[in-house]
Formats: sequence, structure tokens, C-alpha cells
Amino acid sequence: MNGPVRRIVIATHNTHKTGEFRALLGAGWEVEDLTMHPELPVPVEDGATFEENAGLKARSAAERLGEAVLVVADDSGLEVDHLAGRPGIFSARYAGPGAGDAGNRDKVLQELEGVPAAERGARFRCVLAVARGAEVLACFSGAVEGRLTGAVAGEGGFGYDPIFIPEGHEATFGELPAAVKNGLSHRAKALEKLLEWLEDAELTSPP
Ligand code: ITT
Repeated sequence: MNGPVRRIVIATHNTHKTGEFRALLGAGWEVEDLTMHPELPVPVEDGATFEENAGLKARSAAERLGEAVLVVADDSGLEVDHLAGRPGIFSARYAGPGAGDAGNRDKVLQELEGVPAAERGARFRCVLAVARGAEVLACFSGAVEGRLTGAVAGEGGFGYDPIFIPEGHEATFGELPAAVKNGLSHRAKALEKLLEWLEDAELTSPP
């Protein structure tokens, strides 16, 4: 890509998310995350929605990084139809603190035990909040529909990827190549909207 490299800080400690943003944004962007800014406090995610949590994560980082830095926060999760939308905003810690991705997946699979394939619908949702200074400038969302398997399959991706089959495919995000996930994911869709908006707003920051 031509033109100057642009800098963006993803307000996340989840390096899997960072890796996906790097792949999605490509070589024209210098991507940092909060593991590279250990001096910043970790905000309490006490919002009631993905939007609120994305906004508070973005604001918390942006107000400390200053006006020159473009900050994007990602709040995302899995919504399971049979579970009335759970785990939703609680996806990262669904099986309790310290349970990790495997514990969270096992809990969802257990709750769906005996539920037929036709009733295993689910979606990943992602909300991105973009901020600069103390101000959240905009939010964008994306979702990918699919269904849950009966058992873990594949080792790619992170979180609930090995139990989620996206619509139009017969394999999980854990089995499919990363490029396939990045071509249709909730995160990719939200980011595409954000980038369109940025282009209009001309809000990119220098490296
Ligand atoms: P940060 O708050 O530091 O960004 P986090 O992982 O705690 O990291 P969230 O609160 O947004 O972030 O929780 C997102 C959880 O939702 C994540 O830990 C996974 O369990 C799940 N999730 C989100 N996107 C996913 C994806 O693309 N594939 C698999 N699971 C995903």
C-alpha cells in the first residue's frame, strides 16, 4: 500500500484480537495494543452493552495517550440463541475468573447438551469504539451468524472459534484458515465500517 504508515492503538490486552487487527489492517498501519502500554490502568468493564464497554475501554486509553493517538477498543462476544443471547458481554469470563477459553467453551457446550443442530444458532458480535483524547468519536458493529458444534474442532483462532461454524461453511473458525475468518468475521465487518468513516473524517494519526 502507498502513502504514510498510520498509527493505531487497539485498547485491548487480548493479543489474539491484536493479531486479527494487524492482519485486517495490513502493512499500511502500525498497530499497538495495551500490552505495549503497561502504564495504562485496566478499566472495569461494567457497562450493560457491548457499546458501553467498548466506549469505556476506548476512552480510558485515549484520555491517557493524548490527542495525537487514534485509539480503537473492541468489545465482542458470542450470543447463543438457545441461551437467550448468553454469554454475550460476559463471554470472556463466562465460566468464572481464571477458567479461560477452554473452560468457557466447555460451559457453553454443556449448556447445549442434547440440543439438536437446528436449534444451535449463534452469532459473534463485535462493537468497535474509536476515540481520541477524552472523546469517543463513533461506534461501529458487525456480526457473523452461524451455529455451534457438539464438540471442540480445530486449534486456530481463539475463544469460542473451535465450536463456531460460520454460515456457508461446514468447519469451525478453529479449523478454517485465518484468512477465511478475516474475510467474514464480526470484527472484519465492524472494522470495514470504521475505516470507511475514518477515511471520510481524515482522522488518522502520524506514526
Ligand atoms: P479486552 O477487553 O482486553 O479487549 P477480552 O478478551 O476480555 O479483551 P472482551 O471483553 O471483548 O475482550 O471479550 C471478548 C470475548 O468474546 C473473548 O475473550 C472471547 O471469549 C469471545 N470472542 C470475541 N471475539 C471472538 C472471536 O473472534 N473468536 C472467538 N471468540 C471471540
